[in-house]
Amino acid sequence: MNAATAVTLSRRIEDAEDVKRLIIEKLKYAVGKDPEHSVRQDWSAALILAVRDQLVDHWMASTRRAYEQDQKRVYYLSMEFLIGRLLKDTIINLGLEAPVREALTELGADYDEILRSEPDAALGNGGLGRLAACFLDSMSTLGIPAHGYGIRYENGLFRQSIHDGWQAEEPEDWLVTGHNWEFERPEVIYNIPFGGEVITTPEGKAVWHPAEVMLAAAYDTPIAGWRGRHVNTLRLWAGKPAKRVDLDRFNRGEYLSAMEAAVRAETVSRILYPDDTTEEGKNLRLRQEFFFTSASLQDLLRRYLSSHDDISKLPEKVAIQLNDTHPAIAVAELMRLLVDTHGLSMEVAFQLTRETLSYTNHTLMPEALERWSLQLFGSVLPRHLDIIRWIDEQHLRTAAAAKRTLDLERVRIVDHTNGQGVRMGHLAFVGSHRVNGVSALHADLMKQTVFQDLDSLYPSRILGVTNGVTPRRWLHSCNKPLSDLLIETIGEDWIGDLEAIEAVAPYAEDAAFRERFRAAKHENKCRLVAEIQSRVGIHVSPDAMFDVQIKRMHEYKRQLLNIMEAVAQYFAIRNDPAADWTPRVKIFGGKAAPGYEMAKLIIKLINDVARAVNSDPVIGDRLKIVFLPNYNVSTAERIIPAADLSEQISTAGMEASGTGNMKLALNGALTIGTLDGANVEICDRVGRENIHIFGLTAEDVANYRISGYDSRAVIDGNETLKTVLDAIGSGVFSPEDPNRFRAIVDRLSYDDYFFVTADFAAYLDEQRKVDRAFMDKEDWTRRTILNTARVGWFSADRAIRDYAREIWNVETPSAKEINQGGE
Ligand code: 26V
Repeated sequence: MNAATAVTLSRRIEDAEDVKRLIIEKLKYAVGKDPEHSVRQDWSAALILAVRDQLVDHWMASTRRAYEQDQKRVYYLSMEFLIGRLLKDTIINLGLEAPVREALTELGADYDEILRSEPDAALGNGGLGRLAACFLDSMSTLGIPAHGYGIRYENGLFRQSIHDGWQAEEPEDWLVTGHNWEFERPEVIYNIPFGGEVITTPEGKAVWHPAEVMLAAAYDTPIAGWRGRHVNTLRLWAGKPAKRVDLDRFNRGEYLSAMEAAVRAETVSRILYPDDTTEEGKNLRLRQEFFFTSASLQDLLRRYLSSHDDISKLPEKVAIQLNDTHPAIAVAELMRLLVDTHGLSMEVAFQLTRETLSYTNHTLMPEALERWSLQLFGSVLPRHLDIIRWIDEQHLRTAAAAKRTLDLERVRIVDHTNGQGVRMGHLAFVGSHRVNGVSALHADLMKQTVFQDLDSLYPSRILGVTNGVTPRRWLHSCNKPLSDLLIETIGEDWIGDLEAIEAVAPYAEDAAFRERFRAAKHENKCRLVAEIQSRVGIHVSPDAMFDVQIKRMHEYKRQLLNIMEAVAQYFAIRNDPAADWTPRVKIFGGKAAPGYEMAKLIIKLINDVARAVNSDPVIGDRLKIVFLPNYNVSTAERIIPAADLSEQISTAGMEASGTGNMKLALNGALTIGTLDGANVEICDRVGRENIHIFGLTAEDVANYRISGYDSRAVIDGNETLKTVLDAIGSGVFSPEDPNRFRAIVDRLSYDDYFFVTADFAAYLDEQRKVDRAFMDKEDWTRRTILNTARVGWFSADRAIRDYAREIWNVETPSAKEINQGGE
């Protein structure tokens, strides 16, 4: 062993020659291909393997440092990591873009084509999963020793295609072509028990006899931050059977049932849940959550105990962040491991658990706050149900002792009222020392709504940590024209310290700079024009305003409001084509959960309206509507740099934060939005005059929910709204099926839960202001520059510093230290 570690191995890249040599070596000896006969996929594999090698030394050094200095470690537990492609960002982080490009050109391969051939790892649904990926980048950048823990889904989020305007779903098997970034760790394997019963011994000790045990197997992906100095690990778990075949059954000739347990074990990491609405998947979902949480906790305890012998010091060396309620079972599982395996008392175990765990909430929507029926929970995790009941008892005692009058039923973790079930949000809250919302407004609303009682019992446990995005991916890598301009103008400190981007603000007053800022935007728009042409066959002009709404399809996000405005505008243009219209391209992208009929119908409506508008010769370039299929991280990277206008129009109080809003503003788009989520803070920072705010506030919405809201009266009082809804409802856009959109119009007329009709007039007014503002090119550019300059605070690095300081108690280097280098 020692002799082996003494051998010096170096694969470091200094120039293009090194890259060439390494790629050819990988092609031959790892991929097994002769360069002459290699196809794009082989080149891609060889390049990834060569780049991955560059990470390994830093990766090992990072691990060694954490051990030697006995640093506190952070574990980020998340059901979702929406990492997208890794190749380009890793190359850029390592500063290797120039030599790699040169080497590939000399080898006769196309660098950009190779980048595009990497599968987009969609191990997440949307904002929550992408946030986890941005946080991994930032934790590496800040040199925090951290692990991301999640599930290695064989099928990530479904692939969306559009047929005749309708969404169709196909499975996404991103692993089929091999995931060249990962290292399989066959030796890192844990038992995951399920079911069975708990028997109390005569000594009073509870012993769990599970009905079934499966295995969790580790796969590691190295994650480099800016400049690649520190490398962390994303460890994803795959389900494996404890034994491949049941030999007894096999020998009896029962071949299929001999494989049954194996299939069940592998199913646990087969597929990412695309929504929170399916009932039949509940059992599998609960198993997934326990599976990855248990494996992760066993793994981190093993790591801790490999260099510490006092388990009671765990919270000093370990911080575990629960990304939403999905890993909330960690509260009971950590207790179980501490008590059943490590022999601690319940009291001590609970204290350690609480000091170690913290919980981030990402939505106030009650349906997303998980709750398991007692029957299901008890049958899958009987020991955990006992532990949760014990925690609940302690917690109720605290509640009973509190001076306030509380409805005890409402604060219980185990709900005994008619619904009966385990409230996972409550469990996560009670078992954590800190609970955070993801924007200032969201944290306030948590205190006023779903967690009101718990907040009064445990005051100052709730805090807000406003989300952020990584400037590496979401500006430097995805928007080269703008990044180059910024570097030339203010240097490159902003890449590792986004708040330094503020230095570009004074240039908003410089006409020559504005010209160049516009030119960068124009270049990005031209690239998107070509993509739109080639993917959906629609020709759009790069001189039109690119108005972008990209996010999951959901009624609360109100894509419907946006398309209704398009209909109103369509009619207005038809009525007076000669007027001075501001040309616009409305671009939509987003997936609807397969079982979410209303969201799918809205996609169809967007496409039906697009068909009518885009083919109407009277309209021409004044209005075009584009729905880009299969929105994912990679398409976001191409759309965002090209956007002029960012649609952030959720019903106030419903979007916890939003992160697309930050990416778009950073790339020089102006926002049209409600005072919801992080829009509120974006408005504070860019200035009220540099954002287009409209509509009801969260308070207005809350008041309407109490007093009642009459959408019929609003519709009757607004001629434009009436015309739009009549047209949609009577089949103007669906002559082949005139009743197609009846359900949408009925919903708005009788039960407009998301206040689309209430905000319609204000939205149209604000859109017309946007039109006028866009016509004044110089002033528009000035405002977009101020957006880019003033949103530096929304960096994921800043968010991670907040977590490190307020929640994890972990030190981070100053921005200056990051930019000056050093370890
Ligand atoms: C819940 C469930 C329940 C079971 C099935 C799968 C599933 C998937 C997602 C969810 C809840 C997702 C909550 C979420 O994504 N929240 C978003 O988090 C972003 C990051 O904090 C934030 O910017 C968005 O505003 C918020 O909607």
